[in-house]
Amino acid sequence: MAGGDIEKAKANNESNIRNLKLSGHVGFDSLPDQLVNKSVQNGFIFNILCIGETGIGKSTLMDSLFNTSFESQPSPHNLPTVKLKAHTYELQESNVRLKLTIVDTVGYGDQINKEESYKAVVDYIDAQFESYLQEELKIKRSLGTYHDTRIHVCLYFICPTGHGLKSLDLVCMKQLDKKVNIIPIIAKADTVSKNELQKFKSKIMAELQNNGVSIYEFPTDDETVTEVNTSMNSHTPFAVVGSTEFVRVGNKMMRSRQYPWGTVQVENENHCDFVKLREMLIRTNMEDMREKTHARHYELYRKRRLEQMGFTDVDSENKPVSFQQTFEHKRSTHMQELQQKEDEMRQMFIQRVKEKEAELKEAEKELHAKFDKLKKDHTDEKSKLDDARRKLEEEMVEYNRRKAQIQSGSHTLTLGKSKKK
Ligand SMILES: Nc1nc2c(ncn2[C@@H]2O[C@H](COP(=O)(O)OP(=O)(O)OP(=O)(O)O)[C@@H](O)[C@H]2O)c(=O)[nH]1
Ligand SMILES: [Mg+2]
Repeated sequence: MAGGDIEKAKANNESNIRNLKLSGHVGFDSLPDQLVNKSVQNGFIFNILCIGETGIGKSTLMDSLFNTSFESQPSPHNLPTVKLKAHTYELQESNVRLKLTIVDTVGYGDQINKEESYKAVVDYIDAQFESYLQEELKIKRSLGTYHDTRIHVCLYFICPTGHGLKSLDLVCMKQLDKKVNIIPIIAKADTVSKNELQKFKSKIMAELQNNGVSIYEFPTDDETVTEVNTSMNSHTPFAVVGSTEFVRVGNKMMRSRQYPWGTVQVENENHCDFVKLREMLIRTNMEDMREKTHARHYELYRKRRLEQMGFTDVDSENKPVSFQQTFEHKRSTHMQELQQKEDEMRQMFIQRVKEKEAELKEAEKELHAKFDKLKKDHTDEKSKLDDARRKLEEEMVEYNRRKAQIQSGSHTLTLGKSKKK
């Protein structure tokens, strides 16, 4: 389109929108308030996945972030495979209710062979997407009351080695970066010195970049948060410290870790990045993460799954196809396949019957031949026997004749003797 045409189209489009001046207050300017009220009434859902080695400080950080005690138990170190453990809590601050689910890895990094470690995490994330998809595909959907368990953010706990990422960290984050918003954090940052920390952070970011791992970036398109988010993006990965202990500082009880040489205050920005993390994760970008999970990560999963099921938006000639057309096409190919399978089976059955028939005929022929042979043998035997009997009878006749002859001869002889006397 030439430049002039674009201008014309724009002007046409603009002329279609009519700006009306209202002569009095109508009230649709309260829509944002209505939206807020409704959301507050429904409450919010937020799901966090904590990935990190056993004992790296996952539970302590969650307690610190939400300023509560989730009362978690330490995990065993000797599991043969990685597992995921989810707990849901109902929290309330002012009049806002939050249904928070914290999912922890159990046994992550404890196996000698860590090749499969990330699989349990990937499967878990996919399973949550799948159950949302199944709810969406139902005829009678209840998405309003559905407990959405899709993971909105993954906090990846990096060991404070000061040296960079482990292979397992890179492999796992690479597998997850298209499925979830990843925020890498340096755990137990009180163990890394101030000088080392900056180098460590740069090394981690360089390694992530070199391996093509995309982590969650705080959005800069909304001008109310552009400045803070841009500045925070430059501080990642946050180096955090967690604690369940409180120490009095002035007249305030502060979450801290006490050491023989001093105290680390969790919420002191000079000591660690905990406040930055809380600010970004909870106070500024929680909604953005929820939205990105739905609009980006879930969308990708949904697209892949629907394509797997055979659905598509365009046909082979790139023309749009409706859901119904796709369904009917799929149904007809399915029926054709079924018919083809049935025909094949019928053919196979006929072939088998024919083969069996031929086999039976062959066996019958063999039997007949055997029978004929037996019959012939029997006839031969019989004729031999007949011959033998005939011969015997003849011999008997001859014998009798001779016997008679001899008997008559001896009689004559006896008579002769008596004449002599
Ligand atoms: N130095 C230091 N220790 C920490 C920090 N956070 C937690 N710890 C300690 O690390 C130990 C394990 O902490 P957890 O929060 O139970 O660790 P986890 O990752 O939840 O452990 P599992 O659930 O058993 O895998 C505890 O003794 C904590 O006090 C931290 O920021 N710095
Ligand atoms: Mg724990």
